Amino acid sequence: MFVDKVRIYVKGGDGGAGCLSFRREAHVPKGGPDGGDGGHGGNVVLEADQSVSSLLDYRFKHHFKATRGTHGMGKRMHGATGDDLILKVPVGTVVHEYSEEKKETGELIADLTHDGERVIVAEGGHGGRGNIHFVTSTRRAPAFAELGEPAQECWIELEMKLMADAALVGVPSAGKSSLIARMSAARPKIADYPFTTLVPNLGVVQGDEHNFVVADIPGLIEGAHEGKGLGHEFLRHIERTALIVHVVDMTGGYEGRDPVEDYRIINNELAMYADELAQRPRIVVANKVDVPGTEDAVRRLKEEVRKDAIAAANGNEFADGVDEASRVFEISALTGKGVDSLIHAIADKVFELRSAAKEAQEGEVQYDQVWQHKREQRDRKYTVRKLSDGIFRVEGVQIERMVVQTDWENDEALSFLQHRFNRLGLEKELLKAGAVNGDEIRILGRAFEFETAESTEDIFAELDD
Ligand SMILES: Nc1nc2c(ncn2[C@@H]2O[C@H](COP(=O)(O)OP(=O)(O)OP(=O)(O)O)[C@@H](O)[C@H]2O)c(=O)[nH]1
Ligand SMILES: [Mg+2]
Repeated sequence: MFVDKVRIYVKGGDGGAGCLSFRREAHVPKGGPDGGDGGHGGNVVLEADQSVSSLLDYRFKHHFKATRGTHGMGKRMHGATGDDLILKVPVGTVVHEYSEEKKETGELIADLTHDGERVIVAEGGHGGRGNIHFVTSTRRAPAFAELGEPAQECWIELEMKLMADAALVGVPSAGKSSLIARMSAARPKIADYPFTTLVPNLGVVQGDEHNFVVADIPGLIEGAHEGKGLGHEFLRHIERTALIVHVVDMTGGYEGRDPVEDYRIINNELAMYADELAQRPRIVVANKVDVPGTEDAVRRLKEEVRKDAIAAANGNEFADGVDEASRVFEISALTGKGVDSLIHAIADKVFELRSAAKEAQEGEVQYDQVWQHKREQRDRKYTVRKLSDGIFRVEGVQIERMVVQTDWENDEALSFLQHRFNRLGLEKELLKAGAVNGDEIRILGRAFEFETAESTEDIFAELDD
């Protein structure tokens, strides 16, 4: 299948800083704090869009940033929120984390399979809180505010797996490539030896009302589900297509085989590869009926297909859908006979399946929430590492963000930071790692001295009363 891959760097907008300000009024010499919050930064969002057909936009431009939030101001005025940056990608884009350093693909972020589906790939930073938030009974005039939170930033890998609506499946030389060439503008290689096609070809077919995409899959042989004849590679492509068009060679093909036996083999390979493939909607095509002497084979194939349809309806031959499922399209990819009515049938079925998929979409995974949650859980973790005697390094996404968000010139801001550390249980972790009074603790480019519980308890007391 047509696969396109790009790696891009995304960064949300940083949060604006909270404001440090006090009220000034004519009759009040020193008013209370009135510093407003900084605005949140914008997010970088990926959105699947049907009108986008490739990842070409990301081939040459690799860096994408959302706008930052502006700073808070006096009189409790909030900063403005940064705009989200929406990056449109084709439907069928799979998004992974990517490590630029290790050149490694990481965890799956999302598989955007529906038009309009979205995922936030880099969240904007929260705005810093203004000093009005830090008033306590003992601290009436907080002389600090938070800086804005830095935004998330990361490299991601976008991979487009063009999703065909229907896949042409069958034994080698059944005429799959001939058929796609008949139905669309695709011009694949056609020849009378097996395995002419080695990578799938895609073609856009014009139906009466809707267009649809067909994939011509390389031929499958017995044992394909075990990897025979590159079977795994080929079967993998079918996983993402909603409809299987099974092409059967009525002449018995290159080895004078029995067409009904071929039909059985392919069905079996699909079922052995994955249960769901056995259940997948399917249209059966009897190809090469222009060749004299194929009538008997067509009759036997029809019987076989009808038997399958009845079995699928639990033996009830009058059940709804049995007649439809028993239908075999007699065509000649060579002369074009029967191809029009086959196109009609595929178009109808594809449209029906698309509508059903849209309805089912409601209850589907919201990648957005799943990914956000997963990342938050991970960001919260941190590690304490002893670098040498008396020196420890603390590493973790969230804890490092707290450090960046703090104004280190301001003592009150520092003791507030210490309070936040304690809520994460940092002191305990440091003690566990063997830290003692006076040791140096490093986080990012900052260093501070480890102090015993006494002083931190003081801070707790002050903040909690
Ligand atoms: N008489 C006749 N010959 C056909 C028809 N369709 C295909 N052929 C011939 O069958 C041979 C194989 O056709 P392809 O379209 O390459 O078959 P394929 O299924 O794509 O084969 P692989 O790519 O090897 O899996 C070619 O020689 C075609 O000309 C048909 O309807 N009638
Ligand atoms: Mg072919």
